[in-house]
Amino acid sequence: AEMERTFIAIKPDGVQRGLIAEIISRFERKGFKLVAIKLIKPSKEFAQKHYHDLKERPFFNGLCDFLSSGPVLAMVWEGEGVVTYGRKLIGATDPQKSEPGTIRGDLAVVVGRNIIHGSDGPETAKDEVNLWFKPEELVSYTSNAEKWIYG
Ligand code: DAT
Ligand code: MG
Repeated sequence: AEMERTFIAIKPDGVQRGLIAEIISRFERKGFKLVAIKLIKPSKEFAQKHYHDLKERPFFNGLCDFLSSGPVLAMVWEGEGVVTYGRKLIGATDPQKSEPGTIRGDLAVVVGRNIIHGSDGPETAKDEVNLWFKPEELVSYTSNAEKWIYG
């Protein structure tokens, strides 16, 4: 069976606040596998594509300005249940409602600066991986830890 993949991005606020290692370590320690990573400053047009589902929302323009305002660390993580569990690691959209122990709960305060993005479902995950990465940027390898994580 092909392993599930999700698109995870540390937004400009998370990068600027020096939270890259903290955030990556949470996915890594859980047992998920990093299969692609790059630091990029997306254009506003690219941000609008990424958030196209939200284009009718009043915060859409500010959101796209923000995502394109600085470096974004774009990643693809792989593992059993990684889409749903990735969202659990991230926490609720509004950090005021995120549980302690989640990334947003522990590290963010307001919804407009919630430091991280994660795909919200398997279909969105495929679309977002394809939007942010070329197929050859996804690295296929066997993790040495896999047999200890999955048994
Ligand atoms: P999530 O990032 O948890 O998937 P979403 O897809 O509903 O949340 O919204 C995308 C981003 O838009 C979110 O991370 C922060 C911003 N956002 C959402 N709701 C907002 C609101 N009510 N006011 C300002 N920004 C908002
Ligand atoms: Mg979303």
